[in-house]
Amino acid sequence: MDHVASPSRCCLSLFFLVVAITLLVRSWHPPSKTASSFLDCSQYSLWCTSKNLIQAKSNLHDKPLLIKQPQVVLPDYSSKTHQHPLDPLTIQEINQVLAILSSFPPFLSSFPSINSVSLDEPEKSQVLNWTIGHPLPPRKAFVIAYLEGQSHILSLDLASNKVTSHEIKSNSGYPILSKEDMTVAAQVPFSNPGFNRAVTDRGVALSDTVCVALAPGWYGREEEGRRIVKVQCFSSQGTSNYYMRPIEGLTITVDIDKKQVVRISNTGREIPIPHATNTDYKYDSFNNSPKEGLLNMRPINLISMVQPKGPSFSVEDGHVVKWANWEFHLRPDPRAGMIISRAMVRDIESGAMRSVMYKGMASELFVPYMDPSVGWYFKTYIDAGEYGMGLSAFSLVPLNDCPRNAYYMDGVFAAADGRPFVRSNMICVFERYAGEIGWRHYDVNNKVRESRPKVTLVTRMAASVGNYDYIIDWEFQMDGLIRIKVGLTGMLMVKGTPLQNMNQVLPHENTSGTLVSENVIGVLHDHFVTFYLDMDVDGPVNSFVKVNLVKEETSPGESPRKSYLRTKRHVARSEREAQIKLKLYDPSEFHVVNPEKKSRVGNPSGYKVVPGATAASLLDINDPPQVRGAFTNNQIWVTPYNRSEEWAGGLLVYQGKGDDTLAVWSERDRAIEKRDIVVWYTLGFHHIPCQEDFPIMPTVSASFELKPVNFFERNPILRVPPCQE
Ligand SMILES: *[C@@H]1O[C@H](CO)[C@@H](O)[C@H](O)[C@H]1NC(C)=O
Ligand SMILES: *[C@@H]1O[C@H](CO)[C@@H](O)[C@H](O)[C@H]1NC(C)=O
Ligand SMILES: *[C@@H]1O[C@H](CO)[C@@H](O)[C@H](O)[C@H]1NC(C)=O
Ligand SMILES: [Cu+2]
Repeated sequence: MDHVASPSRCCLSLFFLVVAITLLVRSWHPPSKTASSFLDCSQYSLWCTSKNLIQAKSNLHDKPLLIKQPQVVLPDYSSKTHQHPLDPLTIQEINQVLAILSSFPPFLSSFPSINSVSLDEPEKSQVLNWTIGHPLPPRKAFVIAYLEGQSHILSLDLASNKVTSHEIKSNSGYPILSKEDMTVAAQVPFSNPGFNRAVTDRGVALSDTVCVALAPGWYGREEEGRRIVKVQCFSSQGTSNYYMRPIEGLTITVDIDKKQVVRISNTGREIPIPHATNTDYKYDSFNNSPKEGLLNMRPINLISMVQPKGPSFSVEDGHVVKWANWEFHLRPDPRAGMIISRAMVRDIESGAMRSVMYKGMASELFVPYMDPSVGWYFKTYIDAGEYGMGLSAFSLVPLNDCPRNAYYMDGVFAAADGRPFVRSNMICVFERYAGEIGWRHYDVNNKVRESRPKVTLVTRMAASVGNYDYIIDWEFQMDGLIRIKVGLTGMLMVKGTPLQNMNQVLPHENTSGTLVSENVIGVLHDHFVTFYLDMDVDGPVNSFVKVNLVKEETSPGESPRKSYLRTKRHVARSEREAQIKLKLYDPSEFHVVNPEKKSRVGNPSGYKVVPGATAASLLDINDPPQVRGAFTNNQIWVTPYNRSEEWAGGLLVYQGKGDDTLAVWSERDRAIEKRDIVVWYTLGFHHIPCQEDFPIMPTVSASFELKPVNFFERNPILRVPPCQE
């Protein structure tokens, strides 16, 4: 639901909220009661000033409701004891990692830069065997460090304070670019007189110049053997949205380790810097006096969902989320952003918790821009492995990014020097009632009328990877469905152009995108987000079944009908049989089933992957970016579980050649029938920019679903009570 508040009301409540958040959100403690399996409808009502709603009854809209939240302890990271084998590393543990690495012989003479410190998950069998109250499997840390051209992959045992495995990789690919690397890369050009001249020649003051560090992709031997960053710059004069004011054609190749400029390409001298007018998006950059009117639209009053009895979910021991019939473990991760583990749903018949998914996360992104020119060809980002979705996820904005009564979870990550830092409010968890219907019927004959509201639980993060923002939601429904949604917003990556108006474009001329403002082209590009889904439907041993719809034709005289549809089930035996390209005229359902677990009437228990609106990559399969982004060659893949195969673009992606991708693994064609299997699904977007995307894009979303199929004996939300006032 869009939240467009009238200015005065909004600011007032935001003020209260800032105060309230400071005091309370960090100390939010989940209600200790266990969430009821059934919906207590009095908890869901709309807080809205339209006359036909709750306003008169509760009159809640004058009070900052956050004050009503239960108040308990502030999280104390120093003394945190682990409650679950998959809990992320704490500040204390990251400090311990730093201490172990500092006395590790290969790092004694010079200490590496630390690119990633995260939980080295216990073996799956250990996690599955663990139950609450039992000792945790040994705590381990997984570290990627970089020193003098070499990537070090380490596993550390935190109980014995030892490095238990150490591997040096010096072939294709480097670790994630650290924040420190990006800062250095963006500064290096300023010590180069040629660069400074190029900038000032364009009429941009050095003090107004903002430079960003761009991953170079991989385009052959020339750039191999050193870690490079492509730096491009913008004018921030007169706007906070410098991305709309590119210094076009100026690309500086920087050797990040030597901190040297390798090459300056300056091809856009004749291209003006687009003006600053109308580029800003900050609320206080507009004239918001009531007389002017912000939007000249009918104002929308402050809108929110209220839960007078508080939320119905709880977050136990910091990471175990329990809501309605769901239970799962949730943790922040520097690379994936957000990891859902051990997702289980309660069986309505037996009351038992049943496994659905062992682990789910955004594994990799691929964002190729469609402009082969010198300043643009390399823009083919693989964001999770080049920048880190978690490292790029900043604090969410209460009431705007997440609604009232959201629970906020902090990320604890390591900086390049190995020291821990806290990324506060990085993930939020909230219940959503968006006015949707769970199920309904009116029977015209016996006048039976039944209807149920749909309430869901959402976990959300938003990564700001440079200009773009990716909102990632995992939404859980009471009927067992999980919806995974990606929202795109933030700034287009734009190209400066001499063009002011489309009437200057000759009919045969091609631009690399849409003219979105004077001198600004929004360049055509794609976004792909590949999800890792380790499905464990009623246990790890599953099969992948393609349920194909085929047209059958009747024999002459058999029926008045000529044709009808039938389903044909095909169990994929090996990986290649599960490389799926979606086809509108050859449709299939994609089931993950447990062949050993049958329903009362004999159907195998399953979950299906339900593709949403999605786009496929149309690049040449041998184009260097597509080789690196080969995990998007199919929309669905299935691999046998292998704890070393989690990152679809490979472990070391930066400048990687694409020799460690999901496509490479899948070509081994391993057996996947009646195994522990992992499903990979790619959500894709073709983005043809339009003027509405300027100066900042309204959110565009797409989603896919994991939906129970013969998993429950019948509709699992039959007994949800109706809502009554
Ligand atoms: C499972 O846990 C029990 C105790 O909780 C332990 O005795 C047993 O060895 C464990 N099994 C495996 C396979 O780890
Ligand atoms: C524009 O694109 C068309 C079709 O791809 C091509 O034939 C034509 O040569 C292009 N024009 C220019 C000026 O590049
Ligand atoms: C597990 O993955 C790694 C990395 O791709 C690979 O080297 C290894 O052979 C895989 N193991 C199996 C059993 O497929
Ligand atoms: Cu886009």
